Order: sequence, then C-alpha cells, then structure tokens
Amino acid sequence: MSSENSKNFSEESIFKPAKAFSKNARISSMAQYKRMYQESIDKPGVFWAKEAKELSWQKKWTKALDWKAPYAKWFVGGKLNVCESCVDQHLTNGRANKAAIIWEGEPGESRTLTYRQLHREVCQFANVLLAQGIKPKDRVMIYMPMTPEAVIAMLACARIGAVHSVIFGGFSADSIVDRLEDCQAKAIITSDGGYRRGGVVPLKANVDEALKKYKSLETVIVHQRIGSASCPVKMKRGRDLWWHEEAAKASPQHEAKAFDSEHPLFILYTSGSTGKPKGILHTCGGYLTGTYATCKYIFDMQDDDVYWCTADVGWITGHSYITYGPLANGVTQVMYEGAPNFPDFGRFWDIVEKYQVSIFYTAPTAIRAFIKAGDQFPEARDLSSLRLLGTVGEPINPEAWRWYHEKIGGERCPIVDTWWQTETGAIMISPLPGCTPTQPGTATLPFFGVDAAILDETGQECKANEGGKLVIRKPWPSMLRTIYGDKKRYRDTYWNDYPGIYTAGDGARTDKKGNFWITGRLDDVLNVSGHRLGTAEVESALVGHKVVAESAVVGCPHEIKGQGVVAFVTLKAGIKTSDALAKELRNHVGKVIGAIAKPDEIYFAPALPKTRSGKIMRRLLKELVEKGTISGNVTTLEDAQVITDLQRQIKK
Ligand code: 7RM
Repeated sequence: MSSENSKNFSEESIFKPAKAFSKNARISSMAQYKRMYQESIDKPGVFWAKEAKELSWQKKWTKALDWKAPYAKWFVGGKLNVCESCVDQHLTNGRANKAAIIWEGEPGESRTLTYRQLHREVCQFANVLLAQGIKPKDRVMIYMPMTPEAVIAMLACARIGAVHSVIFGGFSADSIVDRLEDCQAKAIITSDGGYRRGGVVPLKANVDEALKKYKSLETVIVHQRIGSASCPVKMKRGRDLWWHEEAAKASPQHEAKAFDSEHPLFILYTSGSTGKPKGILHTCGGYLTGTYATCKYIFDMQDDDVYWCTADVGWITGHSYITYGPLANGVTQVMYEGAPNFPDFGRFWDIVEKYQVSIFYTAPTAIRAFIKAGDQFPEARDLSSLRLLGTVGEPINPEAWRWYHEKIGGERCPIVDTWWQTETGAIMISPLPGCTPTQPGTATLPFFGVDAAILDETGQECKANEGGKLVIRKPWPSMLRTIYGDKKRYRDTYWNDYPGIYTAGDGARTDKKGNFWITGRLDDVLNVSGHRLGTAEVESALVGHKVVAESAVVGCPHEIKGQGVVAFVTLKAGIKTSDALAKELRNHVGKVIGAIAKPDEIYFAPALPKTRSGKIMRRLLKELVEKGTISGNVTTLEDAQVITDLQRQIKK
C-alpha cells in the first residue's frame, strides 16, 4: 500500500472543500487556519485555555501548563467532573430533550436516550458503583458490547472518579487476565453477551474463565443484553450482580463532585513492541479539552448534526469520538452494536439513511471491504444526508479514498483523514473540512497546538519528501501521562529518541506544501484492520502452545485488512507438520488473544533466520513474504540455508 501511496503522491488531484460546506464551517479559509495555527504554536496555553473554558469547571485552573519533560500537567489547580461537561451541562443549555444516543442493536431494535435520560441512567449507575464501595482512582474494567450501557458505565466511572479500563469485546479471557493483573481492577462491568454477525458473543462466560485465574476481583456487574433463553449465565453469589437489580435499588440522583484536572480518567491497553500491552493513562481536564476541540473543528459538529463513529468503545477511537468528544459537544450520535455485513453489506448505509446521518467516521479497512462487496449496496440507499466523512486507523489507499468520496460522499463531502494514536488521545494531524485542500493518502496538516515534525536519526528536520520519524515537539493537553505502573517504559518508548520530544513510532514525510504522509509503524507493531497488534504478542501466544519451540511473526500486505499476520513456526523435535496443526495453531492464537490476531498464514520452518548473536532477523522474513526473495544484506545471517528452505516453501 505504501508503494501505491508514493506513486500517487505527486500526481494525484487535489480536492478543495465545496463553497456550500465552507460557508457554514467553523474554519472556512486557509488564511484563518494558518493564523490560528501560528497563534496556537506561539502561545499554546492561550489557545488551549480558550477551548477548555467552554467545558464545565467547578474551579478554574491557575496555570494552563506545567511541563517538565516528559511529564505534563494541564490546567493546573483546575477542578472538574468530566461527566458534567458530557452530560449535566446539556440539561441547562437547551439540549435536555435532545437525542444524545440513538442506538441500533444488531438484530434491528432501536433505542434513543436524550441527554436528560442519559443523565438519569449515569447517575443511577454511579450510585450502583458507589454502593459496591468503588472509590476514586479504583480501577474498573468494562467488557461490554456496543450498547448505550457501555457509555453509561464509562461515564459513571468518570463521575465518581474511578478509572475505567475498557477491553474490546473481541478479546479473549486470557487477555482479560493480563490486563486485570496489570491494573489490579476491583470490579468488572460486563454483559451476558452481545450480538455479532447473527451470533452471540458470550462475554460473561469469558469473564468467568478469566476470573478462574484472577481471583482477587470483588465485584462483577452484569448487564442483561441478551436474556437467559439465548445466553444463560452463571452468577456467583457474593461476587456477581445484575445491573438492572442494583439500578432498581439506586437513586437516580447524584451530585457530581469535582476532581483535579490531572485526576486519572482511564487506562486503555494498546500493543507495543514487547508481548506485554501498555496501559496508556489519560487524565481528565486535558483529555476532555483535546477531544472536545477536535470534534468541534475537525468534525465541525453543529447542533443539528447526526454523527456516527463506527468504532468500538474498546478502542481509543470509541473513547474519544463516541463517549467523550461528541457528548461534550452535545451532538446527537448514532451507535450501532453489530457487524457491518449483517445481514449484508448494506447495513451501514441502511443506518445512514434511516437516521439521516450527516457526519460519518470509519476505518479504511471497512471501506475496502465495502468496495469488494460491490457498489449495489450504497447505491440502493439515499445517502444525501451525509455532509462530512472521516477515516482513521491506518493510511488510506487512494483507491479507497476515491471510492469513499464518490460512492459514499456523492463527491460533495469533504474527507478528513485523521492521524492520531491511543497515546495522543485526540486527533493530531487532519484536514479541517471547511478549508484544507485534501489529497488521497495524506492526513494533511497538524491540528492547532500540535507541533508535528519529521526528524532524521540525528535529530535534524527532514526536507520535503525525505522519510523520517514522526515526532511532536511540544506537549498537548490530551497526551498520555504515563504507562500505568511503568514510568521507565513510558520514557523509553516515547521520549528516548530526542530529548523532550515525543516519538510516535510512525514513519512519515512531508511534501512541499507541508502535508504529512504517514507511511506506517517503524516498530514491531502491525496494523491489522486498523487495530494495533504487537508481533511479540502473537509470538508469545504461539510459543505458549505445547508443540511450538519458536516463532517469528511479521506483517504482510493484505487487500482488505491493510496488513495480515504471517507466522513462522519451528516445532519441537518429533512433532510432524500438517494442515490440521496449522489450523490448530491459528485457533490457539485466537483463543489466547482474540480473533483479530489469528495468523493469515503459518509457515513451518525447521529453523528461523538468525544473527550470530541469536536475534531473529524479521527484516528477512518480511522481505520473503512481501517479495518471495531476499535482496538486502544477509552477511549477519548465521545459517543461509534457512532462507533457501523458507523461500521454497513460500513459493509453494
Ligand atoms: C486512532 C488509532 C495508532 C497507529 C498510528 C498509525 C496508525 C492511525 C492513521 C494511521 C496513517 C492515519 N489509534 N494510524 N490513524 N496511519 N493515517 N490517519 O488508530 O493507537 O490504535 O493506532 O495507527 O500507525 O501510530 S491506535
């Protein structure tokens, strides 16, 4: 995909926002963007304080930023309750009876929660958590399907100052255990199950399995999404409680107490270059300011918009652009429980038409799947309510961009290709839809206050069209504060390449106009369907199987997923290779991590290519799966025969 990017990189036509869009947009000219950008870089504290003031604070801060690299404190001395900005404020600003969430379940039922109703539910559930003895800073895990209750659970935690850690519902019991152990959670909020592609995902059963290994958990609160006929669950006395039973006993009134701006808001686990996921910690005031402001300017959220982000709340996109940012903006949003292809590939377009969605935010991998499914699906729907489109998660290939622009956007909607990370909390590089000229494949220009640059190994800024490391040179409000429980890893991972500068882990270049072209990860992290996956995590799952002696995992280009997973496996002595064994290993990885991590291809290798000091040379394996041959330097290779053997296998 990167080669396609570079091919189109200079010749590709440029799209300018239509006048009809710019006219009503918050930022309507490049002159306005440039002026505001310059001001925001010269005086970041002034720019961000102005945005933060639009949120609800119980006590104003005394200082916008306290920066002792690599530790930032934003809005020092300020006190707020994040939930007040997302919910309570709308009860008195005219939005009380406005739809906050319009939810559609996969089987087809629909439910609307106004801001007033959302407030009631959140308060009631906050009281449920309090009754269970949950205190500020206690960690609460959330493992739920895409239902309003997932958002309610997050907001209820925020309201009482507890730190939520949402785990994607597609993750396995083992993944839950690792994260529970790392954050030492006191409670889990889950559901009996969730609907996915016509089936039921047994979430509570997965929690039960995890809790066989992690015994110190005190409370499990179970929301009944499915019902006992299709999803029976076992409730352990003294530990497991039904959401509806506890809520019925709880008051729907709760006064929101203010917490320090730097009070922890959530931990979200993401993949890094070791087998152990990193618990990214975000705090209240800065995070909310970042997600609020980016929604306002990048999605240009207006009061009559119907916004839909198709991400899962288990990912950062769901945190920032379903729960916190949109609600702080008081927008109406659609939330959908299920798969894009259930009952067929028309489902998303069906939802857009039914609820008259005006802003739509999805991932390139989904777009590619829609292209493959055929144009008949979007063509059968009226998509004229759409006015703005967005993408996130990976570079978008020009073919997908153009299809999205034509078939979904009707050539009238600007596309915002938004670059950001779990760590950055909010969008960092993106067009502003009313002014930025866009081009398929580039996330264009940095957002206000974001000092993005591309540096070479020596720390010099790269020239136009020269590839280097993407960095952020100044702190920003929604930046991660640390890796939970591991300050050293925080410093080593993000702040070690250049003093005082954040390294994103992505390769990129800028063109002559200053547009950023992101080329992909520089570390051992894959991007499978827009989801981060460490090669080391998959390797450790594989060697956890009794027949596996050693394994090496690399990414390969994949038509739909962007990147696929290829595993090279060396079996223990005496174990015979077979297709059945390959299948078993794939399923094993699915069981240990989750379905997204299942290798697309498994090669049995009598030995792996190694350096003389015993390091696996993944670079060679990558080249092998991409090109079928090795061209680069192999002089450090300990045994060249290994490559010849593998090459023969891959050709087959
Ligand atoms: C939001 C999210 C982060 C990684 C990041 C990149 C890649 C994300 C884009 C992108 C090119 C984009 N958080 N990435 N967005 N690459 N263009 N618009 O995805 O923590 O899960 O992943 O995703 O490699 O470092 S994440």
